[in-house]
Amino acid sequence: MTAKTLSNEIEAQRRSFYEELKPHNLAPLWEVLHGLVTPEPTTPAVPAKWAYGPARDYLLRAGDLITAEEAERRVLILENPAMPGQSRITRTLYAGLQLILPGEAAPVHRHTQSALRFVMQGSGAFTAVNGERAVMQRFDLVLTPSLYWHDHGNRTGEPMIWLDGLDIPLIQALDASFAEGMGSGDGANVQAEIRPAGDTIARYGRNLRPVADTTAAVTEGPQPLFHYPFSEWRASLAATAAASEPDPHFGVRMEFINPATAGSVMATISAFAQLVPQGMTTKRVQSTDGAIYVVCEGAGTAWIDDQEFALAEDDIFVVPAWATCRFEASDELVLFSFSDKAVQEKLNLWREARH
Ligand code: GTQ
Repeated sequence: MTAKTLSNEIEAQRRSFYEELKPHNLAPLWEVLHGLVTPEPTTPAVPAKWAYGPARDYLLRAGDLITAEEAERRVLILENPAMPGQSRITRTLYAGLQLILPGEAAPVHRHTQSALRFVMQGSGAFTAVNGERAVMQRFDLVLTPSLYWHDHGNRTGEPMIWLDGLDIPLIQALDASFAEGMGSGDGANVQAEIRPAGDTIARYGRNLRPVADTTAAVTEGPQPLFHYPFSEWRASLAATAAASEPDPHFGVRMEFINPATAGSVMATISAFAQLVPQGMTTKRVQSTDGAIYVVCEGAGTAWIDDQEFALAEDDIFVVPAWATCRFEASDELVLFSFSDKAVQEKLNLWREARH
């Protein structure tokens, strides 16, 4: 018997052994081990970009077909091209574009999933969070942390569109979804307003907080602040850029924080603002948190692994986990991004490589 027939025979025996195992819900680790425990992160997600204009046009068409109330949330999901049908843009994160037309309301509900909204278009519609409205302007960041009640309404004359970012796939992996008020159809569309718009920014958004156990200390959970206006974060980014040398890997990169902890904005999601000065090319960075970016201002190029993406205002793009990424700014780039860094840090998993 040749070595070749011997190995064929052994291989055949192994295959038939594996078949025999199947009905017993047993499987051989050695056939899959190297795909499970990899020397470096691997991800099914691929880099991708959505130009805003065409996505917005499809979303407006959805507006002719279904009301916000019927849909509960009228959203077109941004699906990673390598994971169609999975409602995810990275392995752990979901992103979608939500439309609220003039006069519409998206009913009040709450869920264990954490959510952020980043306004792409429109001015003056609101997201109400725990009884207070955040009146939204372009590029404002609005949070609805886990289990905070929220609804959306538009009493302006213009369509309002924002990017939703949620940890839906992460919560799904943990099988930890709870939700209330979903599709209740009881007409409870809008929360009673218990504090005027802007109230929590005054209390928690200006480097002050009410002293604990005093009447002004409104404690509604682990994150008191839920509205980060563009006017404020843009000014902070500009002043910081004017006062510091750009970092070779990032330009100027700042993180939105929970003022109660100085930690990430939510338990599972981190959010960032970044400015790459005109003419700068950043050095390559890899990190374990796959991220979703919005180009708020400027133009340039992103190189993500081996792919090149031309960047223009309002583009949305995804950088998968551990992809190498660098930017070139032909015009000063202002970027917003969010990722699952927050949860990775809690698990002592987050890593970065600066090349
Ligand atoms: O606005 O509450 O895009 O619950 C997906 C799920 C938005 C929301 C989404 C949601 C919401």
